[in-house]
Amino acid sequence: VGNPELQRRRRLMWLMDQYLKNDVLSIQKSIVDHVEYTIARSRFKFDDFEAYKATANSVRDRLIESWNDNQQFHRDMDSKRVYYLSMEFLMGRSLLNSIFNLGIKEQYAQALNELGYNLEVVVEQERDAALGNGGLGRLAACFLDSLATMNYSAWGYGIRYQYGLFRQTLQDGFQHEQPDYWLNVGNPWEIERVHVTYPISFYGKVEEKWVEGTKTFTWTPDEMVEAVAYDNPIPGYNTGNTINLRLWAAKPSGEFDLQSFNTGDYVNAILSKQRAETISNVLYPDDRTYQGKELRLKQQYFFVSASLQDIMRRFKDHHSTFDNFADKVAVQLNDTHPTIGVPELMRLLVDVEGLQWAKAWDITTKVFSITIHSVVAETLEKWSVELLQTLLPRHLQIIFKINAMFLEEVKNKIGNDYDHLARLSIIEEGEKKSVKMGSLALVASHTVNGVSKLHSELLKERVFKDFYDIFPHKFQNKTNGVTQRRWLAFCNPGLRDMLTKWLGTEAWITNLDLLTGLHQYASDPILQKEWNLVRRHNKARLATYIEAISGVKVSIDAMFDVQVKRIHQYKRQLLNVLSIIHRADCIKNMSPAEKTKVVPRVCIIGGKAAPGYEIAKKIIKLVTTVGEKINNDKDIGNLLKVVFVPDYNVSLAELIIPASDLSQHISTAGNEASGTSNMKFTMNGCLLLATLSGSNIEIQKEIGDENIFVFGAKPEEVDRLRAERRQFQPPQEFHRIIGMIRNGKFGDTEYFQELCQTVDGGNDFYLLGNDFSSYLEAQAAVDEAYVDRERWTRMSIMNTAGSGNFSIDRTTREYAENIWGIKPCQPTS
Ligand code: AZC
Repeated sequence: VGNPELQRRRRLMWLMDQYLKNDVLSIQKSIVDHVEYTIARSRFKFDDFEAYKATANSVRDRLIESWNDNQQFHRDMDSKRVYYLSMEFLMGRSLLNSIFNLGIKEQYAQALNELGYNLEVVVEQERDAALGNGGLGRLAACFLDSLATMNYSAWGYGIRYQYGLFRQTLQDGFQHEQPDYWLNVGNPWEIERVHVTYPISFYGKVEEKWVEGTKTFTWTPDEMVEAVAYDNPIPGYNTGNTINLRLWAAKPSGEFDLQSFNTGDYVNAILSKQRAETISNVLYPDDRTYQGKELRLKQQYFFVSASLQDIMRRFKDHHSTFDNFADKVAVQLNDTHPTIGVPELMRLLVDVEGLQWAKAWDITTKVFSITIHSVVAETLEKWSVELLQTLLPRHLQIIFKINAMFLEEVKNKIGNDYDHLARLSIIEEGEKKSVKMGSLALVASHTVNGVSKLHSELLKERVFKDFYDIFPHKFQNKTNGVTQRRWLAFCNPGLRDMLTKWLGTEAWITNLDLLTGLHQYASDPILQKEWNLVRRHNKARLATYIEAISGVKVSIDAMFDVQVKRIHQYKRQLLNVLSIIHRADCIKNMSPAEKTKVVPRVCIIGGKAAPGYEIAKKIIKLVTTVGEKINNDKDIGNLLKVVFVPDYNVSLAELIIPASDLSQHISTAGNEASGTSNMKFTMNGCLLLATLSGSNIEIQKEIGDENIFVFGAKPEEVDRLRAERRQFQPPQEFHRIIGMIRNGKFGDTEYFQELCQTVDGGNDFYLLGNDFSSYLEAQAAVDEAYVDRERWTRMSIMNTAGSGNFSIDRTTREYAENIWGIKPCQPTS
């Protein structure tokens, strides 16, 4: 009483209590409010899209509320936080996920219903946020969901691309790329922070000066842009913990080059500044091939520098020295892409904050850790020294110094073995010198991890062998996981209800190990019946979609056999197509009596090819051509259908995965770092046809050998088989099928030649010829299992029951405990 500050606070508390309630009426009011005042439409007349926008805005209000509370809480606690730096976050849609996580889905459904709208229709209006290519970007998105759900203090940092991953259309069976200008329709999930900006510099010169006995470096850049923050609140499931994904957009810098405006060429001066925005414009669609393009390096430096400046600013709000920076800050590098952050943190600490090199290096090496997502060293980025010298001259100096000190240190361990030292060096010598970003990251990181057991072993034995020999303590494994919220509970509501009913609890949504409780019912005829009903319902939804997009009618009694992922030679979509051709050919040669024994299949293939990846594009064309031929063959009829689903993305995955009977994860043994869709399929009761690659091996272990179809070479055989491939004679069928393609059975004779050559004896790097027989045998085993409905259903249940280990929550906990050193932390009230 009488204290004005207290009165003000009370007033604010009371005001907040008046709205944002989550009963149906309050939600309706808030939706209608947004229709009128945000969308500026009449509440008597708004369409489904406007309904989506208003609904999204009303959900966003609720997210902001918990976001604010949460940020305040962690500020007060000053808890250690992990910052997840990633060039890609493949988020997909947000509406359904948010209302599920906030626990207000039913209210929203009813609220919309009473207003005359259908939630299911409304959620379909949302465009996917496709700020990623595939596995690496989707993993980042799963982490955010899990970090929020498990009450960790965490932020994601990335780039707010205006063009997400291209949209794929098919014209005459060929892939075409359409720009994904997703922000055109507005993005209600982000909050623009016009005042959270940082200057980002490029080019220019570095001056060295002696100041009071120490050498100082002043970088005078030639170009400067501004990074502007856009915050995307990420709600946890069933918790008030809403974390932040901060994405940076490039804007022309406000202050820089005021001088140049004195040139008389005012209009051109503005236009050239405007080009700054291009930095954050477009996501690179080549997943895992690097062309060393300047713009890509600019993007990397742009988002990493902004993020580190932001992290340091936040730290400085609470601390006057950097002594305990590493006790408060953990930075995870998602692959080598953000590695320029290492010299950038050094620059900020030494040049800007005035720390001694040794002190700064000590901090840096305690802050960073890195996850590697690929199996071969060739995919790790390298940047030419020349480009770095031009674009980031100060960083190049810092990299050289880091390298010199590092090589000095290892010399003490390994002596003057120059070959060995050259392999360890961060700088690759040669005609064109370059900086090996993987090596730089490894030298600076306290921990490096692979994404499955086998992959982490391969990192130690091959990719980073030289580093492993000197830093064995840095190496860990963290097998990937996926969020069971989006990938089971929300995308498969039928299964969700059934699991909850049979397990007697919903707790599996945050503790997936509870699914083992299903084991005991795997043969229970009642569960089996319900199980198949749910699966048929999901298949019917997918069948409707397939007919709508392709005109192909598919029967839900047929086995839905699915391979959806980026198109890559190592993933061997071609092997799948070859066996489809083989199957069609066998069916055509059967007597009517034999045909009655065939298990009808619908083969569904989907995925994008990088625009410049010709072989991958030819594979797509082959799938569509083969499909066209088979689908119209009267001799084959409903026994085999082949569908290429265009524009595979997160939302389509949510439709396809719950409807799949069989899914294929058939990369050459050891060639897939982990794979994560395999986990999603398993969780949803889909059986896997798999090679001994990445996490397939761990899945097999969890669900049991009898519940998965494994084939092909063993990882330890691959090197030898590759070496001997010139002498290898693939089976007769293999030659025959390749011959059919070569000889024009599917038209486009010329076009497919190069594709056929990739599997010619000496060329067959991915060993399609070697694995073909064993693949066909596995396919036969699949057919045999499918006709035994009781057995198949039991296998399906055992897949779901055994998938607990592949929850991202397990992965997150392992990172938190063994790498980041952070603890869950939540307000008690
Ligand atoms: C992928 C791996 O290919 C995949 O096996 C893994 O599951 C996934 O990362 C998540 O760890 N890699 C990528 O998507 N991209 C790159 C550049 O490796």
